[in-house]
Amino acid sequence: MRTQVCIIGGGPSGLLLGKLLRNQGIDVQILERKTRDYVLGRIRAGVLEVGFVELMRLAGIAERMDKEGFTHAGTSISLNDEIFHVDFVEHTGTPVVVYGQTELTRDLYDALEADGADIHFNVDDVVIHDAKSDSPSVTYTKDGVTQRIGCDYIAGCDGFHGVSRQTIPTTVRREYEKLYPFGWLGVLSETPPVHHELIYSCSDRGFALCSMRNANLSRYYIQCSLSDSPDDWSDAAFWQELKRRIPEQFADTIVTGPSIEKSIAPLRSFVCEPMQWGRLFLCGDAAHIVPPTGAKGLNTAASDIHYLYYALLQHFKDKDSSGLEAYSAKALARIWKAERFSWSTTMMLHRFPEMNDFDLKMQVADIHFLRDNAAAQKVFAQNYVGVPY
Ligand code: FAS
Ligand code: PHB
Repeated sequence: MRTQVCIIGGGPSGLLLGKLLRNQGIDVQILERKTRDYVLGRIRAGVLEVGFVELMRLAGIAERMDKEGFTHAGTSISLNDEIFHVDFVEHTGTPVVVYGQTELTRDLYDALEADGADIHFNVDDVVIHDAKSDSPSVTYTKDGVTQRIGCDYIAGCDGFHGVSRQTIPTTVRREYEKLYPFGWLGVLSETPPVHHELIYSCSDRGFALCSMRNANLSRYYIQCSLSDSPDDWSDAAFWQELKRRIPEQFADTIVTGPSIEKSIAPLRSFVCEPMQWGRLFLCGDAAHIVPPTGAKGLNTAASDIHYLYYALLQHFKDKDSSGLEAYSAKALARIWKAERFSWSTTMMLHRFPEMNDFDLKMQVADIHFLRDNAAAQKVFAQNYVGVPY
């Protein structure tokens, strides 16, 4: 088999890049380790920056997002029973869109399969060969048979646990990592959201987040111990703890119900440099991870895809490879800004085991400064809606 771009990974990064390239007549093959249903079963991001929304429009798959997505002009932040609002539109002129990763991934799969894209599911033993040569290839096994795809370029969109990043020699790649001493226990429930926008809560008992997917599908998180497992938390225990962390006015009105999904995500900050090795280009979680506090994970994958898509287009259409040569530096410049925002909001809103009384005072001062200072809210809003591509 031969293609122009072999995409490893059928998550949002790989699918969005594949759709954009195919729209321009550039041939792609997409390799996914799991099944479509397995990929769609992972409950992840919920908030889209305008950059992601515009890429979905460019890809021609924004119809359902435009119809079902919620436009949010801001968010609320609470400290125990105090609550204040940060207005994104007032400070930046830009809202965000709430539309679940599951739904946009479904839209991508539907569109790619409708136009006959080559997506290979349940592949094993993916290996990247000769990435530093002019004729790289990818081998994989499916149903016990080994296949080889010759290609011009490889997009490593296979997430944090994929093979692409590992293909870059340890003598070449440098990894930066910070692990956080807690996770997020997330619950999806078929209940109306407690508020019309998100509520990020810092409380004496720890962090909580009230989010949503639609008018009758809510997504809630509480900071939890890394030693917890979802089975340690009954629905009743989750709701009770969440109510103790959000302002009383919302604890009294929240509609609870059975969890239809319950999972724990560990929090990590991670960046791999460079994001390119020869004709291999890393995108999304394959290259970087953020704690979800700033809603940057999926949105930083989007800017990688934006840069790589236009660089590949420039190469295949204009025989100009300058965009490809500049990809890693350009993507990393924006990634580090997202890493900083995600780290800083995580530090501001979570209770760390080792915090002493002075640390707690600093955290309260941090939140109060954001509450009281328009310039601080403008900076927060500019980061949350997404810095320019
Ligand atoms: P993904 O990990 O989504 O996709 C990679 C794909 O590659 C997967 O389908 C995988 O099966 C496949 N793959 C892996 N190895 C392979 C191989 N060897 N061969 C072929 N295929 C292979 N972001 C937010 O903004 N908000 C959140 O609340 C949030 N919650 C998250 C919770 C969890 C548990 C995780 C892990 C991430 C969360 N994220 C969140 C971040 C998440 O949304 C990612 O940013 C997003 O999934 C990135 O998409 P991809 O880069 O496509 O990586
Ligand atoms: C979500 O809805 O899953 C979500 C929203 C905002 C975040 C993290 C997760 O910062």
